[in-house]
Amino acid sequence: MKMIIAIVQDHDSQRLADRLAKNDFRSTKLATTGGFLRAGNTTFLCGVRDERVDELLTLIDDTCGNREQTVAPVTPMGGNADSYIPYPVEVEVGGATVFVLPIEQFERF
Ligand code: 2BA
Ligand code: 2BA
Repeated sequence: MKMIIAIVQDHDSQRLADRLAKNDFRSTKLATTGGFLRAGNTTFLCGVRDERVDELLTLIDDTCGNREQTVAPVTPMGGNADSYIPYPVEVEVGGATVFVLPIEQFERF
């Protein structure tokens, strides 16, 4: 069994959740924040049998598209001034950042 951790854009998260359920993949969805843009993104945890890992990765790839995003400056009010980006920057926000981890043990109590 593997644990797939997929960080996707909020924009794609509902569609991905729907497609996972429709294809009988179990998942847990977390509301997360990117360390660089400080904007919301969504992290999916999916515990999946080894033989379905490729199918799941293809589904994520098909569902989450790459796009450019211009990041406006964010006022560092109440935050850390060291991380202040004083000018708009264009970044390519990945369709999905995916980690595949081995699972040592899986239990349901
Ligand atoms: P949910 O996805 O909201 O699922 C709630 C319950 O609905 C599940 O309880 C299960 O009894 C049923 N269920 C979910 N998907 C199903 C399916 N495709 N077919 C038939 N029944 C289904 P639990 O299995 O105790 O799971 C509780 C929560 O734990 C899940 O909430 C999900 O957030 C998480 N979870 C379970 N298995 C997971 C996995 N393999 N990977 C990631 N998260 C998992
Ligand atoms: P953020 O950290 O908010 O990053 C958003 C996008 O900004 C990144 O897209 C990347 O294109 C760019 N970016 C990030 N750090 C940068 C830097 N130091 N210099 C220049 N550009 C930078 P993605 O790479 O597609 O990542 C999307 C989100 O996935 C990230 O949001 C973060 O939440 C997560 N992520 C990406 N790589 C990760 C990793 N190695 N570990 C944990 N989370 C990761």
